Amino acid sequence: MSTIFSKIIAGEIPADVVYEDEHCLAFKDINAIAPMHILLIPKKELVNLSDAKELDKELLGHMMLKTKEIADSQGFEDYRVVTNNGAGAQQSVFHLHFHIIGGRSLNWPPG
Ligand code: DGP
Repeated sequence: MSTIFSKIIAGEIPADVVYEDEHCLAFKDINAIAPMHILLIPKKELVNLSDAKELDKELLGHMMLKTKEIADSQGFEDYRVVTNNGAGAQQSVFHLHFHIIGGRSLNWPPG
């Protein structure tokens, strides 16, 4: 089932895009919790990590490697990558996304 992120990929609703290639798109989170809060999403409609299959491993690896480039482009060396996998883990948009968060001191463990 398509989500609002599919509309962002299609350009039907605006987003503050910071990176795009044929496989993925990164844009600023509308509810930023840190000076840098980017969402990195695959263009392929995957619900979450649990929905990914063996054939998606290249895509996932590609996205993980892109996080550094995206954080660098925003001027941040240190950052956190988080994905909420399922409603019980606070996933609210059911299109796989990685939060790339940085620009302030981050606590651990997360809540
Ligand atoms: P999660 O709770 O992990 O599913 O995070 C979803 C994030 O998506 C949340 O931090 C807010 C963000 N978000 C939801 N709708 C939009 C939107 O239309 N535009 C942007 N830029 N971010 C959105």
